[in-house]
Amino acid sequence: MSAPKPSSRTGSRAAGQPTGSRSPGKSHRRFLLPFQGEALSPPPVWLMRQAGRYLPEYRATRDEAGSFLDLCYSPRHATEVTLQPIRRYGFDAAILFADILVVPDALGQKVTFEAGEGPKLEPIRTAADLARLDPAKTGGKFSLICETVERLRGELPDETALIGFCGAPWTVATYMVQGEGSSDQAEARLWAYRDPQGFQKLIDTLVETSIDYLDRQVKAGADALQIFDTWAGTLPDNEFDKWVVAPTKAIVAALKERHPEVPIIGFPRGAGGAALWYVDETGVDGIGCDTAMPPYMMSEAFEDEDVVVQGNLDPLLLVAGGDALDERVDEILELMEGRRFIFNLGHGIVPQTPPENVARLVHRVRGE
Ligand code: 1CP
Repeated sequence: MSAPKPSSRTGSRAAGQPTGSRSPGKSHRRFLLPFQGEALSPPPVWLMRQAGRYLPEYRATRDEAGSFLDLCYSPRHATEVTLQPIRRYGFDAAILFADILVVPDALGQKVTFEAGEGPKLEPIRTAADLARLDPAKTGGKFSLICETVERLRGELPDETALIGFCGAPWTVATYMVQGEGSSDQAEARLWAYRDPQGFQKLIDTLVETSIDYLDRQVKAGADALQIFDTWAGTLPDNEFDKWVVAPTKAIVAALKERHPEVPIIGFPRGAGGAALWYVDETGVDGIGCDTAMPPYMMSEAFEDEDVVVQGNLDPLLLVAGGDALDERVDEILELMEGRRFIFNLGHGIVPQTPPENVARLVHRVRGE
């Protein structure tokens, strides 16, 4: 058994070699500089789910587009909602507006988003269900998403970086197998225990499809990529190795071969100490830290791993606002001073967030 070694510092990349050292010149996009070895003060800032229901203009565009998936597949509307938070707050990076569940939808699984209920999928539980997924079918839907990326690169301010993304195979599989969001991801975990070879086929399909999807996003103009592994934290160590680390490593390796200059951020939410192992093994250039990540890991342990750290304000502080928000922002900035750091939340913005608190956060981070 290859158990995670949280204290391991002997990964494939030696500490002290900035991941961006092979880049020819310094980027004019601040967001990219930490990946080129620079510790910026103030750090670049963007927020997960910065486009979303907390913004009235998002709700208006979403109503106009029709269903949530119609919004994702409409280049005009998806470009508009991606730009909305950039216009309001001038974040250092925009994130392509789409969803991690676009991948199962493009593979031919039935996916719907019921208002106020979250996603529903026709669950995949058997080899026959698996056989119906068709990677050859994804081209049309991925083209629509990539048209959004192209439009964005044309419309974003030149100094704003554009982040492309996908869900990590494990997290996407949990939705595909469960048929909806769940707190314990039981159906996927049980399938993986009872029939590891069968489950591996699903993961392999997702690895190959995600490589193709991310490759296409980079060719369309994405400057950086993030891999969202929201449910990485529910797996015991050996399962974490098989279903989180190995698939992510395969995706990173394939993208690095094609686009060595494009930084990749991993977000293994809930991984705790195993995030060190994840960084070591997968070769990601950046690590997204969730709200519960211990401060010493953010400020010290990851420095030895030579990785850019991103995170980790509690999204509920953006709801609370006031002194509590200011104090925690200051604490994080102080902790990460002198480090290659990108300010973000520990998870996505929640719908009840007052937009003015987001402005307050950005000003506070920038010392304005
Ligand atoms: O308008 C609405 O009602 C839809 C709400 C919404 C939004 C704004 C969903 C449904 N997805 C999104 C956009 C989205 N999702 C982005 C766009 C870019 C941005 O950050 O601004 C991204 C990157 C995602 C990624 C995503 N989708 C994740 C990973 C990150 C995370 O939040 O943990 C996950 C798990 C999803 C699935 C999903 N999509 C939507 C919902 C409500 C959920 C969660 C379902 C659940 O498990 O309860």
